[in-house]
Amino acid sequence: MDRYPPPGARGIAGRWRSPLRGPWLTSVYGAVLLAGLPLVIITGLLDYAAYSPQFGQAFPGDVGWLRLPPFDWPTRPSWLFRVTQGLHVTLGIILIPVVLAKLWSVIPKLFDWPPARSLAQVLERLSLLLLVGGILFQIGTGLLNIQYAYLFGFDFYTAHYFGAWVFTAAFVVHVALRLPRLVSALRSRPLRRELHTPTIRPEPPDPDGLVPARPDTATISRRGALTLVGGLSVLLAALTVGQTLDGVWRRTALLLPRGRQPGEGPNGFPVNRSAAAAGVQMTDGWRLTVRGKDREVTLGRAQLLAMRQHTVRLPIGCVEGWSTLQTWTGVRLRDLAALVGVSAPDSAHVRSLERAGLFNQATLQANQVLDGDSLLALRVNGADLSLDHGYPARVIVPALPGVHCTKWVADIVFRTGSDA
Ligand SMILES: Nc1nc2c(c(=O)[nH]1)N[C@H]1C(S)=C(S)[C@@H](COP(=O)(O)O)O[C@H]1N2
Ligand SMILES: [Mo]
Repeated sequence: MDRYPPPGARGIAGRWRSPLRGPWLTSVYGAVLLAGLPLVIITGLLDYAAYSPQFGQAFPGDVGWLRLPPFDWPTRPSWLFRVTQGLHVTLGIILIPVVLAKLWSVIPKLFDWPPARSLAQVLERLSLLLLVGGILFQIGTGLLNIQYAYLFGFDFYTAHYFGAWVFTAAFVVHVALRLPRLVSALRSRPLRRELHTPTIRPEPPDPDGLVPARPDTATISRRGALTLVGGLSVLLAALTVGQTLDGVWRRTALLLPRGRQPGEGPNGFPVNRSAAAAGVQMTDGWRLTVRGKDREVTLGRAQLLAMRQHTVRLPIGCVEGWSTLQTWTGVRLRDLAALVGVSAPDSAHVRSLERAGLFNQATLQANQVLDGDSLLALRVNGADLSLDHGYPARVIVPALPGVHCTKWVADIVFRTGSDA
């Protein structure tokens, strides 16, 4: 069977004749991914945990035995979510050229013949299928999400979450199988020397068949290939990082459409969902309802402004990767809890005037309610909140994912023990 591949199989594999290919180049890309991908995986899982899945409000809600160990997402440092989410999205994007380059470097393996030599080889190829399919799936769904191309509705979260576990499992298997070969390949030629070599010396034939049997003449050196891939990553980084910076830098975030030109003035920062899109109109007679176990009060904006005001500088970090740092003024959530006789709330349930939409309510943990910087914000940067930013009142809590910083708040229920 070995000697009789189907017509063309050997021919196809033989077509990939770049003299650059070989264990060394594959291992350089592999080492970069080995350093970067665990960070993308970990920050991704942390982002899921930041949504307080213990309240059933993370997407997807029920993940069966793939549940993460439950813990309360901290409120300190206040930039925690900004960093985990920003890293997840930015690093995920920056690594795309490296992923593609590594796939290019192992293309001949896809035409391995015979396809099933032994059980071990079948299992390995299966894990490669999950590895390659998994990462392309995660890149595709992730990119579509930050472009607001919700082609698949909110199943994005479900797909991306389970896709992450499939990919992670395949990644762990792959690293366990290949790490020794990666190390020995990297040792076979020092990086520094290779970077100083403008010409190509094909690597010696390798057991994996990455090195072509009949190498073509080179059109680019290994140094050139690495520079090209690294340059593309730097370019992507430059077009992405602006989303986490305020001011003019935001305009450079060409890959992330949200709020590149957020407007001028105190309310000139990105809007996730405008009041018009949320179907919220100015409500003159607006009153906030605050409820505790056996007390309820309603407050107008003037009454809220007459309470003790607190000013904090806190970020909004969105799941799509953008973030912004602003100065908020309003009433502490724990003061509102005390007002209805709840000194030690276990959670708070916040609802918006917005009728529909997945983000019209949120449950906050005890530590998030009790933090002295957690506000029902009425003003931002010294001005009244604009309607798009949640006027008459919105939630702002340190390190809380933006999606739970509910805008146009209508009522808050502080819960304890049995009714939590
Ligand atoms: N009622 C309501 N609140 C909401 C949202 C929403 O769609 N509806 N979007 C949330 C999301 S996803 C983010 S990132 C922040 C963004 O706040 P901003 O629009 O003021 O920047 O608002 C949050 N609050
Ligand atoms: Mo968001």
